[in-house]
Amino acid sequence: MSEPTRGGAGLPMRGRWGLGRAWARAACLLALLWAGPAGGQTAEEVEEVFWQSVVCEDAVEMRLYLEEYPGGTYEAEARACLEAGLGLDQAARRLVQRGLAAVGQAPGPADGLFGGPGAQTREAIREWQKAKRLEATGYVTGEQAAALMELGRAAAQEAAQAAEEQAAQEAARADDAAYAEAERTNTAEGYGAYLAAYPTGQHAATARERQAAREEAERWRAGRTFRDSLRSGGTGPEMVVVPAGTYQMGSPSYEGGRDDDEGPVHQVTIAEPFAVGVYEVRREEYAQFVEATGYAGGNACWTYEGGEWADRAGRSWRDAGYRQSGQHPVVCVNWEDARAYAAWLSRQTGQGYRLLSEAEWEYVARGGTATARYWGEGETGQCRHANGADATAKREHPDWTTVACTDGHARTAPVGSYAENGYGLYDVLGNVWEWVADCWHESYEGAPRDGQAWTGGDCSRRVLRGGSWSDVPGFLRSAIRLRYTAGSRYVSNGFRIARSLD
Ligand SMILES: [Ca+2]
Ligand SMILES: [Ca+2]
Repeated sequence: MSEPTRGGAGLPMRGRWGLGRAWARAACLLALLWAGPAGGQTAEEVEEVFWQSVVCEDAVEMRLYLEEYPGGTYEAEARACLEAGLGLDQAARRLVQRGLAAVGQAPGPADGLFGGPGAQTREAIREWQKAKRLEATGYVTGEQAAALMELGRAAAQEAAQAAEEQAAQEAARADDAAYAEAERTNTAEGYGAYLAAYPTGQHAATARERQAAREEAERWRAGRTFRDSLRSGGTGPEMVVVPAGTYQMGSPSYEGGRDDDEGPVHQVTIAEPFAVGVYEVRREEYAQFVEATGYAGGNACWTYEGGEWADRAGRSWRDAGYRQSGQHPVVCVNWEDARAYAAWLSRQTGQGYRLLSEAEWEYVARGGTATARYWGEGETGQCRHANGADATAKREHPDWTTVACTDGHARTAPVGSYAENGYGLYDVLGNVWEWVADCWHESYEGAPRDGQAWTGGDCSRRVLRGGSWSDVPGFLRSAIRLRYTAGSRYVSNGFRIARSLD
């Protein structure tokens, strides 16, 4: 065998002995040890020679060194070499650190670095080894690494599970908060916002139910306007939803301009909301019906021409004797014409269009007011709210009794030219008288209290309400009543429609 000193620091013997001959190396090393100090060598020098003769990568040699020199100069190096031989990558070292932490040791951050002697992880390994009554080296063996990694894995799994549970709890809390907000607003939109954020949320089923319920309720909320589609194309008249309610129908004895047929005052209850035309039915709307059906709208109408009322041939809804645009209320229509239009609209929309009952009409005309007019008790202010016989009309007809103000129209005005009432309706008073469904009765003795049309009595005559462009201020009152034979057509008479809500 060669001189052991020839190995020298940094000159691994493996280079000279070769991998396949480890047994020969071991025998050589043992021989070196058995030989003992020789030629004046101290024990330290022999250890030094021995250490120089072994290689870090060889576990057998490292173990041999440790057995031969317990507490030797190179103990830490030898243990480090053994540990390095386990081939623990950074992930494995992290798991070991997690394992140590899991059993209550303090390995420092799980960075995969164990450090040298005295480092935090080393200390933790040492403490753990002590606790396990193992040799407290501060360096792990293969078995120890496996055990600690297993602990680390379990801890990691537990932590992941806990994080998942926490995330789930936080998500559930956010879900609850979003739903609480939807409940607070209690609108279809609010529930919709919740469902958009949590389509499969824990309150999704309830939110869907409530959204549908609110949509249904909001669909018919008072003041909402809508138009139904017509089967033949386009849309029907603009409608507004009026609320259910109770009111006093008729006029008190002291009301100026009152007729006896406006009493007795009685309470009427409208149990359900319903929809009413925002405007009187316009000429262009009526024309659509006539064109679609070929309806015969008549060829004579009572008009005021040359200072006289007369039933004039050649006058009709098409030609009332003066210029009317499509936006003007249709005139020269009788009760049957109005009913035919409503029936056509029902067929076109699949909805229940009809004339208003007289009780409904007065209810919507009042729009929540109890005064003679929806703008106040007297005629003051009429010209801002309604088209009646006014100063404009008086210029053409100096003998007429008119209101003192100017509303700008001697005959019909385009619908919606004046201020709306409390229910969002225009021209309920003035512009044209409006046919309602009821048969004529001289008073309200025995009148229905539930808002239904009064069908008994004199049905050859039907009721008109609200006054018109040709009427004195005393006729533009919510309680005023007028009757004409159902077949008569007048230039001051038109109608408004209603629709039941489903
Ligand atoms: Ca007028
Ligand atoms: Ca009117």
